[in-house]
Amino acid sequence: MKVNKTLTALIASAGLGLSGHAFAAASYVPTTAAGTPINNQVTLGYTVNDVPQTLDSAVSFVVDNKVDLNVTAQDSNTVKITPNGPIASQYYVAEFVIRNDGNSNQGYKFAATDTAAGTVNSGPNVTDSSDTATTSNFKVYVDSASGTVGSFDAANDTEDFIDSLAPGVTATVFVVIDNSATVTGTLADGDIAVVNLSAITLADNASSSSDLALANNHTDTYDKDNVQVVFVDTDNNGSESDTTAFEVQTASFTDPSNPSNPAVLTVDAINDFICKGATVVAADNIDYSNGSGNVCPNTDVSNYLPKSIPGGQVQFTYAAKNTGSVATTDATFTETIGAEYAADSLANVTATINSVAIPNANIVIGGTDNKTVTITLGAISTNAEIDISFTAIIE
Ligand SMILES: [Ca+2]
Ligand SMILES: [Ca+2]
Ligand SMILES: [Ca+2]
Repeated sequence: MKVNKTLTALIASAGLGLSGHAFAAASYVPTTAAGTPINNQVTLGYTVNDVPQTLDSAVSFVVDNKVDLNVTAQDSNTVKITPNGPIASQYYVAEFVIRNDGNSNQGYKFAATDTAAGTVNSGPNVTDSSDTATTSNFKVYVDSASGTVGSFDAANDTEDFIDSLAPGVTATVFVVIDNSATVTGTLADGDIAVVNLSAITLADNASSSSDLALANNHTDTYDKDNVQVVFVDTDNNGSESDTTAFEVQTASFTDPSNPSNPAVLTVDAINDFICKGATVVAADNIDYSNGSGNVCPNTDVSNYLPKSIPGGQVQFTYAAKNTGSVATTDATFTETIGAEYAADSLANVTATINSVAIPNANIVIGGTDNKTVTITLGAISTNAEIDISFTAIIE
């Protein structure tokens, strides 16, 4: 007896609590369920001495288990990640959908891996340039019928395997990076990690992600009375995969005149007691260095230019431009000058963003011997330039 195919599919679709969104994958064509008994009977009619005779012969067999599946990444844009992220209770999430294209309920387990450099991902079309860190970064969670169906919610989406997925039914699976294994801190803005998710077929009613992969019966002798397993998926291995891409998105502070170089801290000797003809104090703020246009006031020396001798005043300048792809929030600049500097000599702090001065209230000099300056810069938008300067006197 052959079971009505449409009815089988309806029963299968209704029987699973996992999500069943309308995804773009090719539509599933129902087929006869594994284990369905099929009976055949033939009749041989013949005549003996004008008397009709018949002989019936019957044979039955069961439909075997055709294993097939489809895995499709769902994100049309790269999943943005931040070096050293995420913080606790934040998650970087890529979404996949798995569909059982076979003719029997199956369990599934998963493996997420960071692919080698050069691996191409399509939709979004990007190429792997880096690794997020190691494969241990990735957790895999199956969307639960509890909580928010269709998106990752850590409280509910806790299973890392599917125990039973009916033919034609889809489940949403998330590849997640959480705070337990954060993204490598050295990654740069725009780095791409292409990540592969493989789904591996398990027997129906799987008990955990440690279950062994379903074995096939490809080389076994045909057994009409028992369901045998045949992998019909690509490469006939009971496993399918797809890739998605994580992209590093961060602020990047570089030399304003050359984004290939890091932010620049420079120093110049601007005054000393030879130049001034008297002891230099913290409040002195005239730059007598070469090119400043100012001439040392001490008439005992001519054409003297200040040096970094003890008692000399040096000026630091810091320049940085956000050439990254995102603005920062909460930027602060701090510097604590060392024991080689005189107490209370840190002074003349100026700070601008795009030539607009930071309010004095945001500039605090404190700490032991007032040797620490903290500047609250706040948000730094992309392409904004920070310029900071301050002076100190050498002990
Ligand atoms: Ca990689
Ligand atoms: Ca969910
Ligand atoms: Ca395969």
